[in-house]
Amino acid sequence: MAITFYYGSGSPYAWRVWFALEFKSPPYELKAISFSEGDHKKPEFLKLNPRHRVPLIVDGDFAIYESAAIVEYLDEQYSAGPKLIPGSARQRAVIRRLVREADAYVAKAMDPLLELILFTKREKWDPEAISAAYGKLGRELGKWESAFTGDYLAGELSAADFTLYPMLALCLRMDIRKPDLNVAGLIGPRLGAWMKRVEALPYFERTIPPHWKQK
Ligand SMILES: N[C@@H](CCC(=O)N[C@@H](CS)C(=O)NCC(=O)O)C(=O)O
Repeated sequence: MAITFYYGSGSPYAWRVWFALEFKSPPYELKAISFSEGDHKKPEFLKLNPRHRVPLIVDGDFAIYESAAIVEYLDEQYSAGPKLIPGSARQRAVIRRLVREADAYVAKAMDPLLELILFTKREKWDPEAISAAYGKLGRELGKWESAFTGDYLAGELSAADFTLYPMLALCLRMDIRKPDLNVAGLIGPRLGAWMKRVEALPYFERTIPPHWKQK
C-alpha cells in the first residue's frame, strides 16, 4: 500500500520529507494541504496531527508527523537501498547533529526574516528590523560555509542535506520579493556549489514546491 504524504507547497519541512521519499522510493502518493483553505485545521487532519502542521505521512494504519521523525522512520522502515542516515555510529551522530543544528539554529535565524519579508505587507516593511534579521541569518549561514568540507554536508548525501537545502531555497525566495535584500549574497561559494549538487540529483525537479514552478 502506498504511503500518503500530506504536504504544503513551499514548506521546507515538507520538502525534506519529499526528498526522503524520493531517495528511499517506497510507493507514495501526494496529498496537498491548502493553508488558505484551512485544510490543516479540518477535523480529519487534526485527528492525524493535533498540531495542525505538515508534513505528515500515513503508512497503512500508522500516522507520523514531525519531519525529522518521519525521515528516521522512512530510513528504518524501508531499510533496503540507500540510507538517509548512513555510516558508522559517529557518522550518524554527525548527521543527526547537523539536522538538529539546521532545525534549531538555521530555522531560528530564518524565521524572523521570512516573517518580515514574505508575511508582511510591503508597505509595512521595517528596514531596521529587516537589516537586523538579515545580519543574524548571515552570521548563521557563515558558520555552515566555514564548516563545509566534502561534497555534501556530512561527506556523503544524507538527511542533513535534505534538511538544510529547502531552508536555503526558501530564504532565496525572499530575493524575488525584495531583490535588494540579497540573500544570495549570504550564501558562500561552498554552500552555493553544494546547492547546485543537490539541484543536480535526478529526482530534484519532482520535489520542487509546485507553486514555485508556476512563477
Ligand atoms: N517541526 C515541524 C515544523 C512543521 C511546520 O512548521 N509546518 C508548517 C509549514 S512550514 C505548518 O504546517 N504550519 C501550519 C500551522 O502551524 O498551522 C516539522 O519539522 O515537521
